[in-house]
Amino acid sequence: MKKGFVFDLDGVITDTAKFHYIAWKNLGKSLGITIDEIFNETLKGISRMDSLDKILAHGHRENDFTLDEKEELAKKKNDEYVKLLANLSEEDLLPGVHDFLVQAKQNNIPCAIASASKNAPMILEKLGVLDFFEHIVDPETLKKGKPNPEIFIKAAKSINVEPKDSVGFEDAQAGIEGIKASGMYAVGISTSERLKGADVQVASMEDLTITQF
Ligand code: B16
Ligand code: MG
Repeated sequence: MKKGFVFDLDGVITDTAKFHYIAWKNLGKSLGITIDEIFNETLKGISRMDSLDKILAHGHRENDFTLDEKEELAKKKNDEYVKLLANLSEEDLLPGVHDFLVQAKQNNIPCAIASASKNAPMILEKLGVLDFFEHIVDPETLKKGKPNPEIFIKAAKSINVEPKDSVGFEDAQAGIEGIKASGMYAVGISTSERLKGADVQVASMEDLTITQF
């Protein structure tokens, strides 16, 4: 059996993409940039600043702001996003997640979070699952975001397992690429797209049991 589990957050543990979408859409509107749900898909797993850069490029406004102004725009988006998360609770865990974490705990398999989100600790606390994770990689410490494997390698190290002995769970193509490049077994979780390179793909964590790894 594998010795460690590494989870993405948004799209795997809970689905906050709809809140990211509302906040980015409103920020875009204030800048005269329209984004739709299809464009929003391309922001999944991408860091806050890289998402802003993509949105500005989408609206041909990539050269219109200084770094300080961009920091301010990213903060404005995050303030709205955090407000939208106010009522997040255990009910917002995606199907099968709680059961899987309980199984991992019962079998002494350590779990870590490899999420691009700087809000991960707060979100996990609201979801009531913070204590299931031995470590949350701080995205501020990364040189490169997904699809670079750095975040997954750091996550495995934090729970003292080799990537080859770990399983990574992801809902985004960039994440699957990072997991595979780190040497882990990759589980893709998505109903909306085929995740290329995943060792197995399921619709939700409900379709998984830890004994299969
Ligand atoms: P924050 P994941 C990612 O989370 C989201 O998918 C992505 O849309 C978001 O921009 C990114 O976190 C950063 O989030 O603004 O909260 O720091 O899928 O890597 O768990
Ligand atoms: Mg994700």
